[in-house]
Parts: sequence; C-alpha cells; structure tokens
Amino acid sequence: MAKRSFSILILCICLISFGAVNAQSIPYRAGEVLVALKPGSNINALVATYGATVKRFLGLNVFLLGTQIGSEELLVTLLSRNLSVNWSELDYLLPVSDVSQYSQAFVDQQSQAFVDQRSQAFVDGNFPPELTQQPSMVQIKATEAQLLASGQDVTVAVVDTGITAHPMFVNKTVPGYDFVDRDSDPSDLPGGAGYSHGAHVAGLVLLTAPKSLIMALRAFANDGKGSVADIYEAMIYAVDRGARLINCSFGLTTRSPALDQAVSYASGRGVLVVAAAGNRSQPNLDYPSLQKEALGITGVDSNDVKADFSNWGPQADVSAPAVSLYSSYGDGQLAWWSGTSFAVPLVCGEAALILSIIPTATVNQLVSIITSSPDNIDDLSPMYAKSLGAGRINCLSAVKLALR
Ligand SMILES: [Ca+2]
Ligand SMILES: [Ca+2]
Repeated sequence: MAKRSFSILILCICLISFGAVNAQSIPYRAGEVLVALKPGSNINALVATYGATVKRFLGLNVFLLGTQIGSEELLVTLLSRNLSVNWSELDYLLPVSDVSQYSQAFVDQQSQAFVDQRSQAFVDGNFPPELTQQPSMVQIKATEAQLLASGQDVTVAVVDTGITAHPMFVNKTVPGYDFVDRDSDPSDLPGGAGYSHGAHVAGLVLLTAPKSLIMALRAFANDGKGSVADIYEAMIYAVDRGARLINCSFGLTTRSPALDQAVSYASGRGVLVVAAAGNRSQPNLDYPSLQKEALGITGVDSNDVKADFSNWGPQADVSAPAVSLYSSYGDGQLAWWSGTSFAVPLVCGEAALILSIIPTATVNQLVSIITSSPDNIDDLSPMYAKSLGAGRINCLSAVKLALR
C-alpha cells in the first residue's frame, strides 16, 4: 500500500514538472490549450460547448483555455473542427536554443574583478576590448560598422529568460514584462540551466549595436523552457509597444499556428522577427525560424564553417557566429556560450544598425539588405552549400548598403 502511494506521488511530480507529452514527444503544458477565433465568434459560447474555461486572452483573436488534464489533445482536435475556430493548438513547451549538452555557460572565473574595474566602461557604453574584439565581433566586422552606425534608439525585444542587473544594461533598456510570473519585472532568476540566457543574448545585441535599447520580455523560466502561449503574448506585446526587432533564440520542432500568427502580425507592422535555426544538427529549421517572413539564422564557427550542432536548410536566410560567444552573464560576470541562440542577436544588432540609418525601413528592405550583404561561405562548408542562407553576416557591408 505504502509502495503504491509512493508511485502515485512520483507520477504527480512528473506531471507537474514536465507537463504532458504528445504523440510526437513534444512536451506541452498540462490543462491548457490555445484557440484562435474567427471574426464574429463568441469565446464564452465556444468554451461552454466543451466544458472548458477561458484562462487568459493572449492578444488579437487568441485565447488560452483551461481544460481537464489529459483532455488537451482531444480538445484541440474538436476545436479545430469547429466552424467558429481558426486554429487550435497545444501549449507546447519550447527550449531556448543554446547547446544543451553544454547548457551551462562557461563562466569566466576572473570576471568579478574584471567587471569591478570595467563597470564604468559598461555604463558609458564603451565596452572593453575583451568583448568588442572577440573573434565573432571581428568576423562580422562590428567595430568597422559602428563607425558608421550605432543602432541609436532602435528597440530590440528579447523574448527569453529575462534580464539581469549586469552593468552592461545600465541605461540600455526600455520597460519590459514578465510573462512567466505575470509581473512588470522581467528579471531572470538564478538557479536553472537557462539562467542568464536572455542576458547573454541581450549583451550580444548591444555589442553589435551599442546604442540600441533592449526590451526584455521574460517568456522562459530559468530552466530554459517557455510555452507557446507566453511567447505568443510576448511577441504581440513587443509589436504593440514599439519594438522594431524581435529576437527569438528558441525553437519548436513542429509548426505552431500561434507562432506563425505572431510572426505575421509583427511583419505586417514593420517588425522583423529574427529566429534561431536550432541545434539538432538536422537538415530542417525549427519554428519560427522556418517561417518565410521570419529571418532564419544558422550558426557557424570562428572559421565560417557550419557549427556542428546547427540545423541547416534552404529556408535559412543568413549565418552568424554561434560558437563560444563572450557576453554578459549574471549580475556582473562574463561567460562563453555556444548555440544558434547566440547567432541571432548578432543579426538583430546588424538590423538595428541598419534601422538607425534608415528608420523607415520596411521588413522587406531590412531582409533585402541583410541577405544581400553577407560574405559567401559556401566553399568552406561544401556539404551545406546553399543551406546556410546567403552567407555569414557582414555588418560593415550591410551598413554601407544602407547608406547608399
Ligand atoms: Ca518577475
Ligand atoms: Ca525566412
């Protein structure tokens, strides 16, 4: 008897920790389902039909519904057949796109002393050469580009694990939001494997575009997991609050109508979504990077060879360095970290540089400049020719093109 209670207890803990798992083995949040209504449909009448509840309005025509645990997949099937519904999907859980086998960042043990000496430099926005002259920054010609453009006042939304109180971010942020804990403070919380992922990403945006501004939108907990509902809300929020770019250093291995809709909404309002191809070393990209309107980013190493972990495919738009990026970590440290996650903010930074030259640039113009200016690297990874996008980004070439 005691043994049986123990088993039940273990099962309950697993359900709470990981949610449920669908047929394709993608975890999702238990007891939740997303639904998008067609115009003129009534959400209350709809949920009454299925004995579900409205948990939250997620923006535009999308609602998060509550349902009995175990009934999520059936409810999605039934809703998808309902004539008043555009689409319905599970509240999938996504990982951030760092390299999971080394998911703990390698934190520089010297960094506390380093930051104490350099914190004023961070505050002044003159980042130390250890950061600005790291191989990835040299590779994308960031310093040369910054002689011509700074990303001044361009807001970059970082949908991630939140942000930390690192000196790098003093006077570099605009108000964000915490969609995980539902409050106005998007601070990351120490302790999980995903801790500081957002800060590392945000630091790389600023290293590429030093005068851009970070809108931290916390949609991933410090375990590095976020749900489609929270990410959708964050992306709509970013567009409605004036971000020009949305950094998506995460990915889902199945098509998500919610993420599709968020990308289209952003794109339709002149906001470019930049997204990670993913780290499964597979010939297909994760969503939302696979979506046409998003800019899909694959990763290369410091020799412009495809990063061994990076996904690839003809849908990729450009490549950027993704191996051993050096950036902000925690409240004042620095860390080396790898993953297509860290290629994305370099491209967001490049886009911010372009936008500070052409503030009225449309998404199409931005994409055109970013995909017309890279250095061709097909010869260096012949097996992946035409599958790493137009090449490895070159910020100097992009900025020169924007100045024409
Ligand atoms: Ca919070
Ligand atoms: Ca694309």
